[in-house]
Amino acid sequence: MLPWSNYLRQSLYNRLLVILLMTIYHDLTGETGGVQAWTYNYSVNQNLDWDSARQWCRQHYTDMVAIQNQEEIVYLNTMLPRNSQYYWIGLRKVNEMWTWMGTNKTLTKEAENWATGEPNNVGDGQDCVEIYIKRGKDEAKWNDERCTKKKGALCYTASCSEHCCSTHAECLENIGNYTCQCDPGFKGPRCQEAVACDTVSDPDQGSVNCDHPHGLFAFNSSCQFHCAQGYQLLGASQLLCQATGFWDHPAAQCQVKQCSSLDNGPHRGTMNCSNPIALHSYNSTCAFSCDLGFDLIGPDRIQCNHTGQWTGNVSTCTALQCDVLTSPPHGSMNCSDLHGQFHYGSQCLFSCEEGFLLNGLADTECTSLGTWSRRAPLCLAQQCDVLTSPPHGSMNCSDLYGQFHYGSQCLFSCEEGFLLNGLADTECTSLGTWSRRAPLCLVVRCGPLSPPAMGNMSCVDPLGASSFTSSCGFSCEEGYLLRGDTNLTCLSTGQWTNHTPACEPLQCDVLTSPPHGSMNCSDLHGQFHYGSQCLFSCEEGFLLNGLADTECTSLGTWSRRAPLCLAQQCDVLTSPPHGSMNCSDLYGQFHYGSQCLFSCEEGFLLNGLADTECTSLGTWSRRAPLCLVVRCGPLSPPAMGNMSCVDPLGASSFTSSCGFSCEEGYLLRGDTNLTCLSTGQWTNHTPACEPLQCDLLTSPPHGSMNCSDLHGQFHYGSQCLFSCEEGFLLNGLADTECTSLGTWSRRAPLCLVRHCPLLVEPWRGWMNCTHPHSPFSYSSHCLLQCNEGFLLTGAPTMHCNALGVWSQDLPSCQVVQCENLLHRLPSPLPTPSSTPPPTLGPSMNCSHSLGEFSFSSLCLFTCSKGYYLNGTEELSCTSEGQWSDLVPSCQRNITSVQESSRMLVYAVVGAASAAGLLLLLGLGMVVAKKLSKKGDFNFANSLWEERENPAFEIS
Ligand SMILES: *[C@@H]1O[C@H](CO)[C@@H](O)[C@H](O)[C@H]1NC(C)=O
Ligand SMILES: *[C@@H]1O[C@H](CO)[C@@H](O)[C@H](O)[C@H]1NC(C)=O
Ligand SMILES: *[C@@H]1O[C@H](CO)[C@@H](O)[C@H](O)[C@H]1NC(C)=O
Ligand SMILES: CC(=O)N[C@H]1CO[C@H](CO)[C@@H](O)[C@@H]1O
Repeated sequence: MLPWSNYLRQSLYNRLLVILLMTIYHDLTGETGGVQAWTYNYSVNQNLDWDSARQWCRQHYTDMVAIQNQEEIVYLNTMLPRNSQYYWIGLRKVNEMWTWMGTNKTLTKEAENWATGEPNNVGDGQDCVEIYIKRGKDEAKWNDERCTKKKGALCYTASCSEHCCSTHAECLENIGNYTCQCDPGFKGPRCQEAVACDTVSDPDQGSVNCDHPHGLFAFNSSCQFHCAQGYQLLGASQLLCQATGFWDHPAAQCQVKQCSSLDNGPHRGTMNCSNPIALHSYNSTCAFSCDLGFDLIGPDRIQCNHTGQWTGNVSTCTALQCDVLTSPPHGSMNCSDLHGQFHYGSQCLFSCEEGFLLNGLADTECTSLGTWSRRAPLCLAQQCDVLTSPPHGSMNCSDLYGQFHYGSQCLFSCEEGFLLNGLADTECTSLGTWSRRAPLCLVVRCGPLSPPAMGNMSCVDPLGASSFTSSCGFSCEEGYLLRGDTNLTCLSTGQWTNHTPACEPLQCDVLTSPPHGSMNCSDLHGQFHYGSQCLFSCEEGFLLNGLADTECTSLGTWSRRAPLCLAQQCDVLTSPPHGSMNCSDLYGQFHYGSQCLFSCEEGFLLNGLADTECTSLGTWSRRAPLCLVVRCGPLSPPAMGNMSCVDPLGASSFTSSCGFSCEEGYLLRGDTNLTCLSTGQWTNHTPACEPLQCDLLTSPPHGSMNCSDLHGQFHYGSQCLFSCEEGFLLNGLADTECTSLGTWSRRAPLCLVRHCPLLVEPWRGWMNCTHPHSPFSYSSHCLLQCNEGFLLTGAPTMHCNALGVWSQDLPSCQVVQCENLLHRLPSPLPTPSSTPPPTLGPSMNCSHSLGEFSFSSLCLFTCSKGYYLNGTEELSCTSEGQWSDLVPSCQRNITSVQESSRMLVYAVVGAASAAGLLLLLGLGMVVAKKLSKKGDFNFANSLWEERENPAFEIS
């Protein structure tokens, strides 16, 4: 049963619109009953929001209108009354998609019917759609609106129901009624009847099997065809009854299966076929047979089986085959074939090579039974007569095809000493005969022999006179020698072993002339034969060592040996003492022709000529010389000296050596040892003895020297005396002597200047010295002066004399003294109990840097109270020893007696303390002086330098 929504969809394709009823809402009661049909309904005077409108439609009708085609739109716009709020339709936005609420289908692009500018989608719930009915503009077009707005409800009512049509149809809504639209293959008002096809029956040799879902051979019936074995379907195997009332294919038939056609039977055979159904089809059989002499290859019959295939191929007929034949050995075969080599009908002809014969008939044939008519023949070699070896010989045969058959070759040979009387070989020819007769062996013969002159012969002949193995012996008469073999034999070569021998007279050895001699022979029977005589002689300087002649005897030997020629011999020579000898020999040592040369060792001389020679008389040409020692001249000892010699070979001779020495104080001038050389010269002159010499001496500076010489200046024995100038002193002993060792007994002294005591600049003065020799020594001169305010005590110059003493003591500088002011000062104290005097001596306060009232002393004068100072207040002692001014005096004032008396008391106390201080300073100076005398006190650093008191002056 299709849902109501499907009716709605179907209506959209329906172009027919019929308006049956328009019901005005407000009074619904008389509406129902009769056939339901598609009708539109709408609310009048009651506008509802969209949800209420839909609920109202679903409650009273089917649903809210879903407008999908133009005719409906036009119809609605025409038929509906105008509502100022217009009408809701069943279109709403769900999940942002415009959806037909009745079918849950989204709005398709083609079905859109929006007014211009719509939908504007302004939000705030404009999710529902109204249709402008009779608006004047955009009539029957859609607009999206808020769903809460109240508008007219536009509904519809469906006409189709479950029972309107059969199951093979669709119910189509019209406006006001419905129609049943039949599915294909069905007909009738409710589409309940199926369309029918023709009936189908079984084919010949087959069957059909059908299925009928909607009735016998009606719409959708199907039929299946089958064929019997050996048959096949012609056409579609299955048929289907279509909605048109026709089968989709024509009915099938069964056709017998066909095998391939067999045109010809086998070659050389016949084929016989039976075809119960059709030619060469299922169940057809074909039988085969062959001609005589041929064999069937393959089955004798084949059948076409139910798959349309022959059970085998057409068989063939082949000729029967005989055994394979080959050419016989040494023969050939020639065959002619009718039906193939060695098959039925073949004929073969045999023939043999030269020298061979067939052993049967030459031809044979392959019969219809597949066998040869006769066996193939063989080729046998021709045979010659049997041969045997000849006497004293042998035979060697080589056979090709059997002994003594065609091709056999026989070679004959004879024993040693026998020869064949013909050719050595023969051969069995192709005709079965030997090429030549077999030969014989005949004995070898040598030539006849005859005995030699003066000799005899005797022979033995086993195989005939002078034949192989015959032997003959020979001999000579007395006095003759058999020259050759004593026995000859006849060899197998036909030759005697040698020539016939001869008998010859005896011969002696061949003689030759001896070295350095000659020979002269006389012959009777030839040179050096029996009866020959030979005579020998020698050259000058040589002698025969035996008898001069010899003779060849009847025994063939010489009567005596031939003599030799020996050279004359001189006496044996030996090398002289201290010499050597070198000899060259021509014919032996010390023999005729030998020459000897003599030579001497170093330091020796020959006392004659150096060479001698052995003459032809056997004597030396001169006597051998001697070697005499070389001598140097005699030597004598030098003056004041001695000589001692060693002479191994004689006085003053070669290798003599002499030593020399001198007496004390003398020096050997020359070699201490002389040797006599091989040249006869001493190695040097005789040496001399000279007095020893000391080093050269010179006068010392500022001194003089005086020497006395015994053997020459500064030589052994010389004595020298030294002295110095005035003001200088020798620094050692004054004399020295040249000793026997050539050295001075002591070193020469020097002259040293005399020194005066060292001078120190005087206190408060200075010194200027000149030193010609060395500081403060002989002839040094010093000038002394004092500082300002000081006076020199003594002469201002000092001179160092030749004795090393200064011309005076060192003077000193004394400070310049002024007058002692104490003696000049009036009494300072007023006399008691008297009136103050008008004048009064001032009180004095002095400072003495160099001495009491001496140069640089300063005195200050003050007056007691009631007095004033008349004169200079301050006096100083000048460098001239004068006070700078007169001593002042104090004049009385009228006032202030007490003041002045108090001042006086201060002055007395001040003077007493000044005197005590001076006493202390004087003690300090005494200590300083004592230290300075020890030499390590430095006045320059003295604290008291500026406080010196003349009372402590250094003397
Ligand atoms: C349409 O969809 C809604 C929700 O998705 C559902 O409740 C309703 O039954 C559906 N209607 C039809 C006719 O399928
Ligand atoms: C074919 O041959 C078989 C056996 O010979 C036989 O049984 C069968 O009936 C035959 N079929 C037809 C169609 O003749
Ligand atoms: C028919 O013959 C063919 C050829 O001999 C053979 O291959 C086939 O199996 C046969 N079919 C039957 C059913 O005997
Ligand atoms: C009222 C009306 O015309 N009803 C018809 C609807 O359609 C069916 C079949 O088409 C008819 O049989 C009714 O007469």
